[in-house]
Amino acid sequence: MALAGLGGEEGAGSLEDRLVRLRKDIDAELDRAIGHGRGRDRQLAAAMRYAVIGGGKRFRALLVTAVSELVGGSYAQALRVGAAIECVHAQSLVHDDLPCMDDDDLRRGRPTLHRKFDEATAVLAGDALLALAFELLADEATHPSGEVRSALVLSLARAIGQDGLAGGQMMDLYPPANPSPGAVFDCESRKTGALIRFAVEAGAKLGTCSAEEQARLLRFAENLGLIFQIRDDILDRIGDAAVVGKAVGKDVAAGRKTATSLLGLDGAERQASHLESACHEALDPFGMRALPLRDLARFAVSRMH
Ligand code: GRG
Repeated sequence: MALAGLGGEEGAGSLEDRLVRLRKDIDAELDRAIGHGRGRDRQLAAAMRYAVIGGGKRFRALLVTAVSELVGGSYAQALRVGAAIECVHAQSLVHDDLPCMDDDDLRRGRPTLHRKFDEATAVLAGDALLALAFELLADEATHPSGEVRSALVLSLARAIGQDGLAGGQMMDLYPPANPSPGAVFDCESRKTGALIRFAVEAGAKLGTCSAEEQARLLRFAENLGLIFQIRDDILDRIGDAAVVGKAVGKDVAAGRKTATSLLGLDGAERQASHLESACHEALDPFGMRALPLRDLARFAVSRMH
């Protein structure tokens, strides 16, 4: 699925063009990383490929390459970090779809992994993808500096643990009886925001930027992560399953508190647009160099899938 309906400039630098290139490159990187080693379990490798290759918007991978480019990092290195992020993201979707979690049959317009294979394979493919993410980051090919590599590993570990995806998912599955708006946004910030923040942080580590620029990029990431999840909540209410590629209407059916139930549909849209302005403001000093990031913020706020 392409990032259809994007703003931004047409031509070599348009987001759509960047995505076409990235999609091909990231799939090749992931295919190489999963490998075809003899003696390995074929079903596990096939399930890993099913989960992570050829689908998804590649929003996080595009984000890391765009930030890396902004700070003068190498595309090849950013691609490896992007592949690592896509492995973690795919793992989180595979596990989220399991019957013991969100129990879904459709993902990215196809049967979920446990439907296509089985539950044990889905758990293990997720585990192996998570391990592969760290292997990608820790490998010398990702960055010659051991310090940078260990910083990447540390920040990914923090992004997915108790203060990140796993903690956010737990809050989502076992919310308090009457969650406050703060609790709902805290959950969303961990569940979705943490990996988006990691993408930006990691991209910034691949090049050079001042402390002030780094702080601005982090502010951009914070707002972008919230926009992304708010739009996810909005799509659960107004989206078309055929376009979104997964079941919709699940939050209301489960009585889950989300941005739309707290703020209403219009309120959630207003909030997303307010956060988009904050994204643009954070990028101001970067001038034209930040156009790809601005395009991603515009996309996040209006995406239909
Ligand atoms: C990673 C240790 C570890 C645990 C995972 C299962 C789990 C714990 C977390 C699930 C979190 C989750 C499902 C968050 C939703 C994030 C989200 C908005 C996903 C949709 O992202 P898109 O729209 O999907 O970028 P595509 O398919 O386009 O890649």
